[in-house]
Amino acid sequence: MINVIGLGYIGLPTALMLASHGVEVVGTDYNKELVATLNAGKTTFKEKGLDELFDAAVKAGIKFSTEYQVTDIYIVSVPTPYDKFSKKIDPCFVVSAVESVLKVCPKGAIIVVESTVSPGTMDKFVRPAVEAKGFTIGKDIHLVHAPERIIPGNMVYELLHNNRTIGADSREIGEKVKKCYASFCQGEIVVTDIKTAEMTKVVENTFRAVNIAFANELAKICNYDGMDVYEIIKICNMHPRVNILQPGPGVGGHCISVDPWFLVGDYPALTHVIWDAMKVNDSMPVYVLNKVSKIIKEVGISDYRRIGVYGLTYKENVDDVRESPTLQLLEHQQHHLAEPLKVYDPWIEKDLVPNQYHDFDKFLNDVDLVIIMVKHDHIKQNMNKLKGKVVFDTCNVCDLEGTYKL
Ligand code: SAJ
Repeated sequence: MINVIGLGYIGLPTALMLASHGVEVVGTDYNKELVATLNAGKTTFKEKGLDELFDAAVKAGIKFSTEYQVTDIYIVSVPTPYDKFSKKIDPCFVVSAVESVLKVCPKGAIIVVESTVSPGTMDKFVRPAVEAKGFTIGKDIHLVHAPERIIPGNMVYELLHNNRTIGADSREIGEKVKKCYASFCQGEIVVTDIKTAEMTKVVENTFRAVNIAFANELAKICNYDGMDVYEIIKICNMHPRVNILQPGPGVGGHCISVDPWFLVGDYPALTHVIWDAMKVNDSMPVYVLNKVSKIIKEVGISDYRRIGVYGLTYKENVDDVRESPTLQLLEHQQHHLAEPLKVYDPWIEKDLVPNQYHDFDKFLNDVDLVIIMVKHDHIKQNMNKLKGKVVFDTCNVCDLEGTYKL
């Protein structure tokens, strides 16, 4: 049996995937409401293919509980926040989950940490916490780091097909954990040491953040000097060794906008490119607002209350708003305008911000300028409704004539 600890964006699909491939699984989360929802047969967030996977796992016998189970393999998938000032990781949830496992686990159990952690976190925080409880690592307890790599919006597919990394102290334990993941994972599974696994995960997300920052900087240069950044990137990417990502209104989510800061926090004197890249990405929501000011002057919109923001989530076709560029934009905007901008997102049913609409047509009725912040499929399917509006498209999704771009 595997006890998956933490049933959020990563833990839940992982638990479901294992269960639907014949592994006995209990998913544990300290959030009673979340566990009750799952036990009532409902998933807790929207994701392509998740409901079907959930049904298959329930049929296969997955259980959800607030209790830690007695078993020989634990997968810990809890959040790893970071301190906004020091930029360092806060491993408190990981450490506390591991300590809870230690209260129930038998001798020789394996604790697999899936949560993203900065290089050295297992050595600096998790090992001492285990040893402080009187356990000998490698004998009483085995520690493994197996960072997830799945992308929200395509999680189910990527869980099945992505390559994986497993960091372990010994080959034997690494291979044992590899066997568990191989129950469903069709990708290659590499076994390495723990610190290498920690670093590779953070490096992958940092690579993407730096590449996006480069695209964002190009957007600024092109905007300044009247060039089309999308056309330029398209042509550059036809070169066999160039692959530039797309500029956008900012970088959100709990990964790309966070993980690179772990490296800055731990190696401040050695991280110039990463630091600057993160600053460029963080500057984008304000850049968008500045451009909105220019547009409204140009088209003669005098009533800012007729400006609407489309999209609240951190990216397209997900219901996750963590670190979302729109939230960052609204935060800046509130210092300059007496009334919050109007907002609509088809993926968000709850009221999260002031002046939020839940009806697209009503939203459109109340605005003259639409800032597209997220390229949900919904906006692609409803583009004709934007005819007659001033459109500022920060995601390069709208081809209506006269559309303003980044
Ligand atoms: N973005 C751009 N331009 C692009 C691509 C993305 O501005 O060309 C923006 C998005 O709009 C979003 C942000 O970047 O705001 C991050 O989105 P994303 O789709 O790039 O990545 P995440 O954060 O959803 O998922 C990443 C993935 N990492 C990599 O691709 C290296 C995923 O594989 C990881 O599992 C995930 O982080 C994680 O959990 O760490």
